[in-house]
Amino acid sequence: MHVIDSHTGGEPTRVILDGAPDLGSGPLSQRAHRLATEHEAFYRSVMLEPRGQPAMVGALLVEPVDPTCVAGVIYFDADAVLGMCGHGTIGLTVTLAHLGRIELGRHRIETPAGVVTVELLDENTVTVTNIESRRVHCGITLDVPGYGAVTGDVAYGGNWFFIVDPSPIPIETDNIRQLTDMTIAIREASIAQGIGGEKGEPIDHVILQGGTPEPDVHSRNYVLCPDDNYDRSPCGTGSSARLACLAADGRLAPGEEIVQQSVIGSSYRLSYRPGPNGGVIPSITGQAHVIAEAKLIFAENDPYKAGIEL
Ligand code: PYC
Repeated sequence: MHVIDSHTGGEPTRVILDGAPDLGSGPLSQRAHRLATEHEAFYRSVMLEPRGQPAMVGALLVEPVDPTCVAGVIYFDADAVLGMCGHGTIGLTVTLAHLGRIELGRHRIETPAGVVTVELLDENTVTVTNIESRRVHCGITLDVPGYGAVTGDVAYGGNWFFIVDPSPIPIETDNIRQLTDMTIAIREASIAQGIGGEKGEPIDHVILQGGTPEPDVHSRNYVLCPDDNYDRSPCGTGSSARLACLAADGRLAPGEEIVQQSVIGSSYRLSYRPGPNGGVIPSITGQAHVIAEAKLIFAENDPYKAGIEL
């Protein structure tokens, strides 16, 4: 299996070029469902240590259904198949350029959540125009064991987010363990208390949103992913969900650009335009760097062929 690894603001993406199971030629949402339900061992073995690393997101390249798209992609981490992934799309775009498959300029990429547009601005810099994102619940209060009442919004940006703004814990690297514990408790409380998307879709990511003393930076976030790791980047789908909340609250005008930092200090430039269905069409600009080209080996006599499962 040939892979190319990159990172987007510190968050790793592994693009899988070959050697993956055949998922058929149906709609990408159907192929993503097959990956999730029939090939869990495959995607976990690629993401888990010792082959993978914490926080890594896989990007399985597939044939797009829409012929105007340069690629189809299904994203996943060690614990879930994702609808969309913003940092992964920036990493994938830079990887496609590294492979000589695309040039500078605009391209369309098909994901299970819909078609997104990318603009490769230079070797490392990409603007992703995401699918329409929206807030579906405002000011929901959860009873979070160990933390009490926690109020936040539920929003969609290609994945489902519970967003707490402002965070009760400062968004600092020294607090990563506390931030992780609290966001896991929030996600578990949201599931236990039946809080999710419009059709009951479970919350898969939690965001704690905080301030920053840096004058040019709008805010800083901590984002919990399904594998209980935190996003080293500011999270593209999370930033999209956040833009939907800012727009719904009248806190950010269409076209106005803000800088969003991750907990480690990497940043995206964000803006939006109004979407056709009452949400927002987010625009996310960030940078990715290719860091490895590798052939993964799955030897039958390797005791950790399936990855380290604890
Ligand atoms: O950037 O959308 C994102 C993302 C999702 C999970 C990790 N990163």
